[in-house]
Amino acid sequence: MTTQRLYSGMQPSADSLQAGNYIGALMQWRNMQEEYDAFFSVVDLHAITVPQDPAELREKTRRTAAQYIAAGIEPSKSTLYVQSHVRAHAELAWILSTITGFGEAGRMTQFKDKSQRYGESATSVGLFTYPVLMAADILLYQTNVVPVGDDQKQHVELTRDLAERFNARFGEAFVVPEPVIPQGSARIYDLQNPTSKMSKSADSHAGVLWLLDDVSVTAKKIMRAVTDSDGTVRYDRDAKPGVANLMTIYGAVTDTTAAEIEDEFAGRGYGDFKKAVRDAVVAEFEPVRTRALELLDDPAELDRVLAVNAAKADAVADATLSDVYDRVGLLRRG
Ligand code: AQP
Repeated sequence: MTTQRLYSGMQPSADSLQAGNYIGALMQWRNMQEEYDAFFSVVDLHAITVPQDPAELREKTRRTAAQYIAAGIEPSKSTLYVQSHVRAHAELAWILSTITGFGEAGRMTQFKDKSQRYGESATSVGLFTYPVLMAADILLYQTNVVPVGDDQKQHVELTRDLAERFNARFGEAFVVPEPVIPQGSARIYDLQNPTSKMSKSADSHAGVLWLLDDVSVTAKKIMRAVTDSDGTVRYDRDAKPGVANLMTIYGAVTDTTAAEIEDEFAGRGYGDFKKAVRDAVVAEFEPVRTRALELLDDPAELDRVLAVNAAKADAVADATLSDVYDRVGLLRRG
C-alpha cells in the first residue's frame, strides 16, 4: 500500500505559537509524520486575510517555521515549507473560486466570527475566500488526510464538496480528503477565561501560554490560572472549566488520562496541582524554545531549508495545477 498523504498548516499570525497550537496541532503532527507523507505549511497567504505589518509578517513566518522544526517536525522527513513560496496555491484557489457558490462560502462560521470581530471596514474579500484557498492547499497535494481541530471541520467539508464537484464536472483531478481529529488531540482554553479557546489573537495575553516566552513568564501564568472554590482536582468541563483545562494541558504533556490525574491529586489542593502543571509545561516547552531560538540565530540556514522544501512541494503542486488547467480548458502557452 502506498503511504497516505497528509496536509496541515498554521498561520504566522504572532511572534510565537501558543500552547493550543502546540498541544492541539504540533504534537500530533510530530507523531503523524512517522506514518504519513506529510506536508506542513506556514500559511502566510492566509495570514494576510487580516491586516499584517510587512516586516513583522516576514519575521513571524520564519519564527513559525523555526517552531515547527523545534517541536520535532523534521524537514528531511516531512515537506515543511512557506505557502507563498509555492505559487500554485494562489492559482488553484482562483480556479476553485469559480466553482464555489457565493452562498456556500457565506455559510462558513469562521468568516462570520472573524468579520464580526474585525468590523466591516477591515473585512476583505480575501477573508471571505479564505476557505477556498484552504481547499487549494489541500487539493494541490492529492491529500488523503487533513488533521483538524473541530473548528476547521467545516472548511474541510467545503474542500471535499469542491473536489467532488470539480471531479464530476472535469474528470478525476483530485483525491477527496478526509478530515481526521487526531487521537489525543485536545482543545486548550485561555487560562484567564477558560471558556474561550486559547488563541494567538486573544485581546489579553494574560491567559495565553507562548511557546517562545521565557519559562519564568509561563510558570507565573500557570500559577495565576483561574480555578474555582471547590478545591478538588476533578474533570468537569462545564462546572470546573479552569481546572479541566489545566488537567487537559497536564495530561497532554505528561501523557496521562484525566482519571490518572484525579488519582494523583486526590486529597491535595490546587497549589500542588498547579506546581505540577507548571513543572511539566516548563519541562516540555524549554527545549523547544531553546532549539527555536538557535534556529532563528541562523536565518540564512533556515531559509535554505525552507527553499529546499518549497522545491519538493512545487513538484507535486505544479503537476496537479497543470492537469487542472488542461481540464478546465486553459490554452497552454506555446
Ligand atoms: N486553543 C487551541 N486548542 C487546540 N488547538 C488549537 N489550535 C489553535 N488554537 C488551539 C490549532 O492550531 C492550528 C493553528 O491554526 P491557525 O494558526 O491557522 O489558526 P487558529 O486555529 O485560528 O489558531 P490561533 O492561535 O487562534 O490563531 P489566530 O489567533 O491567528 O486565529 C490549528 O490546527 C488549530 O486547530
